[in-house]
Amino acid sequence: MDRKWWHDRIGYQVYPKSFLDTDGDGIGDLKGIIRKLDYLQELGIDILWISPVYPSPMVDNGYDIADYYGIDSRFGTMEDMELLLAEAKKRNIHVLMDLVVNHTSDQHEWFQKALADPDGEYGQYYYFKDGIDGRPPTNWRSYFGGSVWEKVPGYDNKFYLHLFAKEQPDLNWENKALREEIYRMVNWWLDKGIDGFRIDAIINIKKDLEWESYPADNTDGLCDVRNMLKKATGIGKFLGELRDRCFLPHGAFTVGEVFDLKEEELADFVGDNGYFSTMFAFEHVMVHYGENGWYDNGEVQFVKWRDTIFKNQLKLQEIGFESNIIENHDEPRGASHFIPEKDYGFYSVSALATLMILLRGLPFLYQGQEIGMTNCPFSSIEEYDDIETKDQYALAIESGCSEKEALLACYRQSRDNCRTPMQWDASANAGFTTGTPWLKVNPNYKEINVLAQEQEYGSVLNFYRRLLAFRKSEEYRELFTYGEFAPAYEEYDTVFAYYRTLGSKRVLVLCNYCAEPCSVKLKETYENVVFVNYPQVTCVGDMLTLEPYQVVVAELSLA
Ligand code: ISL
Repeated sequence: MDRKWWHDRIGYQVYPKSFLDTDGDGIGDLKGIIRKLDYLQELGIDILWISPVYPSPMVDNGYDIADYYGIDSRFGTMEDMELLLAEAKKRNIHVLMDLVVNHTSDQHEWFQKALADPDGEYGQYYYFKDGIDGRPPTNWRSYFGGSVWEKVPGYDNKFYLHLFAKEQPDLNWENKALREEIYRMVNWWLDKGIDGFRIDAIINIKKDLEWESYPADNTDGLCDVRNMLKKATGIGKFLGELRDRCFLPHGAFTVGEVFDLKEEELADFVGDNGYFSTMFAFEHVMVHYGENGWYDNGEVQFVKWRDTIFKNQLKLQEIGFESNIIENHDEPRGASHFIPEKDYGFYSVSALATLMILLRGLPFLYQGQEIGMTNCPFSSIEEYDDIETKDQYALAIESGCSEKEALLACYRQSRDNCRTPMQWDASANAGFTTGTPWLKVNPNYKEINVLAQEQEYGSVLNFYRRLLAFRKSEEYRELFTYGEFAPAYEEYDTVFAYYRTLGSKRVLVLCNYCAEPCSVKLKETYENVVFVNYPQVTCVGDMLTLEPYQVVVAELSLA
């Protein structure tokens, strides 16, 4: 496997709207990110992914882009962006923009021109199709609920395609002219000095052009749009072009948001000459999914979760580098999702962090994860902002859930859990804004905030700083980057353990991931305990006694 500069780096995602507001309008901004670059550097961050800051009507919080070449005035100006790039460079932080090219906003100039003349040049930038006697061409359900087809205003039997919200029409990648526009834009940003992209919802760009309906899978008469995506072949032509025309010539770093990839395609995506540098591992955030949406999701089962991570690690290590997350802007908070509420605290949060950060692949943190931010209680559906949450709430109610049950599903699963403002200190609005925050601040900000944790040696924040420094230390950097991954102690059903081995160096990462103590009979002798979350490790002979959520990283003797 070729060595690349980014293999041993650590990423961090900023959701700008909720990070830091410097002008009092209740919305975070680019100046806020600039102000916190030192904080990120001190934390140990090398790569900064910024969720979309382009002009947008914000139907989907910026994932509906109206102009690829601008900065939304809510976030600042292009000069702010240039300053951010320069300041990040000074601190050796590489900046990634979000590349959202499956769809645009319906307010994008291309779509406005397309609506005015669906049969003209810009109509070919999107998918316009005739319906069947006024009904949509197929029965596919969009990710945010309802049909993927929206009637074109002024026509009786013409529709346009949107896999997400109706305000997010899908771009037609089959059209060479559209692809050229995209490559021009991507190169424009790379020429400006960004280091690469996080690539949004990319698997959706290739459609099956048979336009077939499938058996309905719910009472709405619709079927999951993934039925169609599964049948689509040939995405490699588009992604190979994007790589060769844009990413390779610039030496760009790219991380794909890729769902539902066929196993045999992994190497094409993230192998040595893959379309992307890396992609996110998502399998473990979905282990509790039910058939019918959030109300139907179960609890995360520890063994299933652990084994899913193991399986993925083993699958990838011969091929490339995945990027590992605990949470992102589309997920609930990891500290609430992967830890039972009654067990939340320093030990459980630090254990989860250690297990995920020392895996093979690039760790990507999400803002607030480093202080153990949690899911946020919202008292009514009106308090939520997220489009998907509103859809899932309605679905729960339609399916017979009470209001309380539907809200509970949102509390567990809503994307707004991760989008509440970053908790900087204990002052009003958690120090996020002097104005009115665009989304509720989590009421626990007085206990959970950056300032308080900076002042306390034993805080989650200081633990994260030590953990990232440990991963990047001269002694262990190579091992945690290139070391082989192997599961360990799988026969214990509360233990999460694995080996990382490079040449003659091996460490064991071992954690008792539950609220009861547990004893583990060690199978090997260790030389040194090199990283811990408890002050003391109790080992008598070969019996290691672990406290609740105790994690031990030990260097082993390889005789
Ligand atoms: O494809 C999926 C599941 O198989 C979806 O989860 C989808 O890929 C995912 O929701 C895409 O998310 C991204 O694009 C959305 C946006 O709302 C999210 O915030 C973004 O991360 C539309 O742009």
